[in-house]
Amino acid sequence: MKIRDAEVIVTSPGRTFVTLKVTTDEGVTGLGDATLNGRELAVASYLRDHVVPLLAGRDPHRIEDTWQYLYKGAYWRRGPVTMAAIAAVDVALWDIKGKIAGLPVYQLLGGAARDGVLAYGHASGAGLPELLDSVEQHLAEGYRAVRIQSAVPGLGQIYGIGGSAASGRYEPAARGGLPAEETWDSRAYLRHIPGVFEKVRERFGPGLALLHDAHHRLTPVQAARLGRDLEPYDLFWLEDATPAENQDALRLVRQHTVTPLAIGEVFNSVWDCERLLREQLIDYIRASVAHAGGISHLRRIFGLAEVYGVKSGSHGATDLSPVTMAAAVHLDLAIPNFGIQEHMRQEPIVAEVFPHAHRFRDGYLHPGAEPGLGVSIDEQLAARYPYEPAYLPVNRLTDGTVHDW
Ligand code: KDG
Ligand code: MG
Repeated sequence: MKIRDAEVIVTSPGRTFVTLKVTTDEGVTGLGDATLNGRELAVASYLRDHVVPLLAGRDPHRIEDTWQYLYKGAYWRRGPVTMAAIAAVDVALWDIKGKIAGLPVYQLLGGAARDGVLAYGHASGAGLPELLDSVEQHLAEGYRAVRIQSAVPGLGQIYGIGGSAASGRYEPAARGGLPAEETWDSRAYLRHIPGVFEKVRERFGPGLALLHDAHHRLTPVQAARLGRDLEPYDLFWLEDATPAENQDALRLVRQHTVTPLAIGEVFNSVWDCERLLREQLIDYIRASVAHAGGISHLRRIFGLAEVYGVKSGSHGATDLSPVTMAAAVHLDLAIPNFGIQEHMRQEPIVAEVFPHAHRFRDGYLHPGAEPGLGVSIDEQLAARYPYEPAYLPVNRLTDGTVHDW
């Protein structure tokens, strides 16, 4: 069997997704997600212009060889664009291998190591009442773990708050023109957030798993203070407390707090987190199938993490397509050191464009029993949603300085 061809499909049902469809000479197809929020066309071009021409005639079964061929062969290794492109090929080949074997992909990864994949949703509010309602709504939908985000008094629009965020559905990237510019003040945020968790615990008690995302906006000592101030509220994790490039930053945070730390949604390879894992500076690694080189490479990252007692906590926001969520659930079900899976709700039209077998039930995700990944793409429907540019916001401090995230 040989790969006959591969096709890059760009569609924008509510938001843009870049999908690679690989087809063998026996008509077996596999899908991979190559969506890089706000930079989608860069990966689409990398695939179309530089990767697809290399795939025809290759043996689809040789997944690892193809991975190495595209990674080492690129000479210019790593980076978000390259690794999203390699990820899409890798995931599509796992999908094909599962279909040829007549098995769901998790069976090829060693079978189910648990009965379901614990998932968390996004609750947020411009004010406390809206936030508490949002948590209530997530509990009613069956979530057993909820990420808590709140607006900060005195700061206008901040990331992940407002719009239909309370429903857990919001689109990080805004369409129509330049990136929005939002004002950020870490000291105002640090004064406000511990009180929010106090109120959420008062209302929902000690058992509910609560998560929080600082979106990489704090200095190491600010992150240490936040971690310490949140200790009384027993968080499941504090995510992306400091900018991700600086692996040493979390060493200082670790010295001051026992609040579990998670990081990694922007990581593209094991090299981005090797020291964090080896020094056990984090408790959860958030790398995703779509951005960290696919199932083959993410499995390697999780393998190293397991050695150091670090669990998985993969990114699963709306800018990762159902193809990535399917691959994530298969991998999550099979790895020994699974922690939790992010599960942001997609707009209903996305599920129509990408019909899929994985299901959220009673707090857990389940992959379904279909061979391969159990996800497909309705190309006719996808063609009705041509590409529309959209950008993530830019943060500026109150003095106008562009700030981290
Ligand atoms: O595109 C970026 C978003 O996916 C990200 O900012 C959302 O931080 C996020 C999360 O944890 O889902
Ligand atoms: Mg995050």
